[in-house]
Amino acid sequence: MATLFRDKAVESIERGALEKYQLTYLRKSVESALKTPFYQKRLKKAGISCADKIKSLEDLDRIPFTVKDDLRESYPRGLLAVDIKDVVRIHTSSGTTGIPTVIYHTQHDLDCWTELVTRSIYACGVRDEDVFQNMMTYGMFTGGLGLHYGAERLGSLVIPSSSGNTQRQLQLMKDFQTTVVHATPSYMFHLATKIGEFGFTLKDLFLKKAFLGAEPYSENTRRKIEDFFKIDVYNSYGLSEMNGPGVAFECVEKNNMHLWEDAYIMEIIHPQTGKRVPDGEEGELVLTTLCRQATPLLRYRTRDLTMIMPDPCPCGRTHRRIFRITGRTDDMMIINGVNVFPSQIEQVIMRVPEVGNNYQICLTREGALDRLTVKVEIYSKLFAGDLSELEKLKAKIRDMLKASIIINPVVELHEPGSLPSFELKSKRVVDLREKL
Ligand code: DLL
Repeated sequence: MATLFRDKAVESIERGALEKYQLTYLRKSVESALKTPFYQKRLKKAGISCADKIKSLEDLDRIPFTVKDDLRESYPRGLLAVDIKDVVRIHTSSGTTGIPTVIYHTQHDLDCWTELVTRSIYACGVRDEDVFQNMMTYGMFTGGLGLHYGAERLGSLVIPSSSGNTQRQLQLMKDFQTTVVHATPSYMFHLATKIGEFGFTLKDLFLKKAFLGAEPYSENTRRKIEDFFKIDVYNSYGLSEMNGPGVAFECVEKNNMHLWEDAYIMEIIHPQTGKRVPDGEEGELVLTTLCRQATPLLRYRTRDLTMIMPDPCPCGRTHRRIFRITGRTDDMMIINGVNVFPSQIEQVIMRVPEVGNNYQICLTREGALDRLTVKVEIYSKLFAGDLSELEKLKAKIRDMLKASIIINPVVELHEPGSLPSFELKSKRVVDLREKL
């Protein structure tokens, strides 16, 4: 297929010119980072009192890493680099402690983010004649608005259907002849299983492409979805700390994701030593924002495991590609696209007086969807009591969990001592979802 560029000069920039550009914008990022209370302290301690201390890209090594806890500890404004009157939007994401991380955006930041998304979907052949149905949640989650504005800028007809309500999604796809969808891979599987149940057939659909991301999936999953819907599936990677989707995207070659190096400096480090690893070797992805005014982040440890593909892509883009994300260095679970930390669950259930000391988190797969079961031990005297009391307790725990982690778990009550216990580190998460 012919190579497709939205902005050929930027997308196929010669390496030397790209690095020069990166250095200029790294300096700008350091300069604006120094306006935040967090980085003022952090950078000065590292001997970087002004942007002039960054003389070359090698000086990146002098900048300390930033981690998710730094963002939480700086909540709400410790990482804000501009006057609040210049901020036009925030996105937040929750995590271990329940304290969210917040990313502020100026209009300039949103424009840059939108352009990255537009460039990405253009690279996969989306055009203004396409009908783009965005089945990712709108709101604080960046998958909704991020792709929305990118597809609008391209001139596609955007259907902001958000997530859920499968029957309506299918009806919209049929009535408006949707050609492109954006969803999680699990949701695409779910759609596939529900299509017949709701009285639709593949002949009702006009689908050509799907952008799938927000959670890990394998080549096999891609192929299964492509074969079922007879479409092309493109992998899309991003994280809310780096805007959201649009950080790295596959092109028509469908051979791993170009990471937009005019917007981010990428490094792959060994998760334990923090030292950079060579291209082609797996490690943790570390990113530095180059064009964000309101919340610049320097050397942010994503905890995502990947590697830099050593060979250039036949499409002609010079922005290097990363391999599909193979895992995370921490224990975050992704359940139907929603990020949940085991400690969030622990925090909730340990607030319930009837709950004993032990619990277990089980993940299984039912059809195309993930199922979360939280097993908790409760005090034995409660088992002697009224059955309806036990049902009430289950419902109470389920509602509390749902309020905290968004998803609806199955709650099981167990007698004390019946769940596995541990002498050293506990392994509370049992993930039985089949590896596709
Ligand atoms: O998931 C942003 C996004 C939305 C990306 C829509 C793509 C499409 P967060 O909720 O902050 O942001 O979660 C970010 O999700 O660190 C990865 O662990 C995981 N993730 C995102 N995309 C992929 C992918 C959005 N394509 C976290 N493959 C990231 C594997 C992914 N994991």
